[in-house]
Amino acid sequence: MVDGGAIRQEAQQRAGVREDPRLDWFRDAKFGLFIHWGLYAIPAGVWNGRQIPGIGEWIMQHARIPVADYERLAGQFNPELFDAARWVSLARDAGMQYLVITAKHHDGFCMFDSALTDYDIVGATPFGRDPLKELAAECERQGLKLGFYYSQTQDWHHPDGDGNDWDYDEAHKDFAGYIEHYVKPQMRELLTNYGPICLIWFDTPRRITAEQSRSLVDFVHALQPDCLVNGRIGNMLGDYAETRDNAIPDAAVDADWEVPATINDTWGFKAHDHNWKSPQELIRKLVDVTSKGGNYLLNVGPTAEGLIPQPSVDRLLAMGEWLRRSGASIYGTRPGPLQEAGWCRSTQRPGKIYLHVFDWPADGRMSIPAFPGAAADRASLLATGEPLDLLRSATTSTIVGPTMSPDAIDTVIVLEADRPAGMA
Ligand code: FHN
Repeated sequence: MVDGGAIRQEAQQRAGVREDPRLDWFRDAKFGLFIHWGLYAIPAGVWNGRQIPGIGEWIMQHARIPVADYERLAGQFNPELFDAARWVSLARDAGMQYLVITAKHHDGFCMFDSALTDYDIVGATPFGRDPLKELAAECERQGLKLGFYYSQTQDWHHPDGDGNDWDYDEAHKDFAGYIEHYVKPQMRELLTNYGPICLIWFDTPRRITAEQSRSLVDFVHALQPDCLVNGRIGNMLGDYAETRDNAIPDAAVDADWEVPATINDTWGFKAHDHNWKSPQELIRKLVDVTSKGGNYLLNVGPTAEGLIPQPSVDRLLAMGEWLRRSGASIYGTRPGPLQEAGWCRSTQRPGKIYLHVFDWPADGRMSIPAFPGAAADRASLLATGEPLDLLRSATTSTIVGPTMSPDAIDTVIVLEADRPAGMA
């Protein structure tokens, strides 16, 4: 789970960027929806009757499916149950602040209308609609920020993209030409035809040179100056750092960063993956990430019919329910002063410290040290406002709460000072 070293190294590389106001919304957002959706949702992990191990969206590579065979999936792709309004309102009900969807994943199939290829959802499928257009309109209507995932290096369909060595000869690929004449023009489409895009989520930066990474960052910023670029553009570039998949650093990191995470074990839909994390686990991960200064980008993999699997829906709604009572301790907060205490996580905003208690003590008593530069004169439960006793000495304070856990997932205690200026 630990990824602190790599993230810290990236943070140093980005020294000075920390003040960039273009990231203000990102620093406050904390929680986003990742959507991996593409042709791989049709086989859903099964090829020629055989379950293919590994993550669902990698089926083409894991089963070494020839381009000519995989391409035929496009002719079957008709997700008539896709409803942009439902997806966006689910994200909002879950308390998410931004949505990032796969415009093009490693399989090379474009989930948007592209003039650069016929291998796209509008031109090559019976569906014939552009879901990214519909999502852009809905995000605008419902006030959610929209970002695009784009696989800039691996493209198993394009003869010059990285990664497909079963159809193409890796040694003779014109990767530079692919970046200049395919990736960049598609980037122009994505950043011209869909309104304001909050971020481009690049991935697997193999093969890409520092010069190519830099020129892609510049290209994005020239088209939409406020559009962020994630760290997987490669070569330590981009506007913020990405941890490894599902990897939460072991301590707070003073950088702008995000954890991409799965609800089960796959990104793209896999019919046989039922290893769902519980709502409690997911909420605690969101809290853990927030308490360390990052964002949690939680994934769903819709089906080929266009539905977000019900177990994902249930979990997202449970997260939203918890956030409705405790979101003040998440959104817009920064890592709190109690980073080392094993028994709680902490977040803060000016005038308030939030203690997140996962495992409520049987006697309801919790001791906290006197924080340097911070005073705690009052304690209460965030969800109900119920005041708690606070017994103070020179070095510690003891919070006395009920003996029954008020919230089995995470009880949030608010600490406030009578002299608010004294707080962080
Ligand atoms: O190879 C991809 C994978 O399919 C998925 O998109 C994840 C999401 O973070 N990124 C890569 C692996 O890290």
